[in-house]
Amino acid sequence: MSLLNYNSKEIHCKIIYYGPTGSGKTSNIKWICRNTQDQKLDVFSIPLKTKPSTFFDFLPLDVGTIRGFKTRFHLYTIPGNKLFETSQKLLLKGLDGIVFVADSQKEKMAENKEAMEKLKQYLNEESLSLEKIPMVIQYNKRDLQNIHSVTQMRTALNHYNHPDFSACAEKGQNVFEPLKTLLKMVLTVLKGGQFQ
Ligand SMILES: Nc1nc2c(ncn2[C@@H]2O[C@H](COP(=O)(O)OP(=O)(O)OP(=O)(O)O)[C@@H](O)[C@H]2O)c(=O)[nH]1
Ligand SMILES: [Mg+2]
Repeated sequence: MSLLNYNSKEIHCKIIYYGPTGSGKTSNIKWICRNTQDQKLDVFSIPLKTKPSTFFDFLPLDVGTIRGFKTRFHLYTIPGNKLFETSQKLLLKGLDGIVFVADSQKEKMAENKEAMEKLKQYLNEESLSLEKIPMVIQYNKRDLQNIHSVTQMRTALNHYNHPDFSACAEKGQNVFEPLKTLLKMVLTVLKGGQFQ
């Protein structure tokens, strides 16, 4: 849920990178961090520099002024590891949009599906739905050999026709595009419109 501060004329939105462990969520926001104009920025990880992530990574991203309001997106990654279900639920609270990062490797399909089901369940618990939330799907690790086709990935994971992208987060391919698409959807909702 976006936060509007009328006194300081600021809008804050929360974007979540969600997906199974190792799918490439931290790699996405690290790439974004390295390739945004403000070189002083760094990804903030709690706890510091664990791999895989055990709580969250965070990156604030200023996108300029919209109708006189300084607009900032807060990008979070949620650890995919099932051991961290409590923090997964906690971090999802107040979200405005989701980048679902799927791992294209064949052996990871079950984990992708399980993560999508869990997300659906968490959203339902918050009276939200996968169908209506601004979301994009990134099929990551397209550079690897033993991967499912995009059609197979789409059939297995994209049941509500969310915008989807083939990516290689490690090399920065299709890292910005899904985020830009999502930010447009979030801003449309913020202005009171419908994104679909
Ligand atoms: N080949 C390949 N490797 C990738 C790609 N994206 C990420 N990786 C690698 O996959 C591993 C896991 O990436 P992370 O970004 O840490 O994954 P994560 O989704 O944050 O994982 P959790 O924190 O456990 O949820 C790392 O070794 C990355 O370098 C990609 O597009 N291609
Ligand atoms: Mg991570």
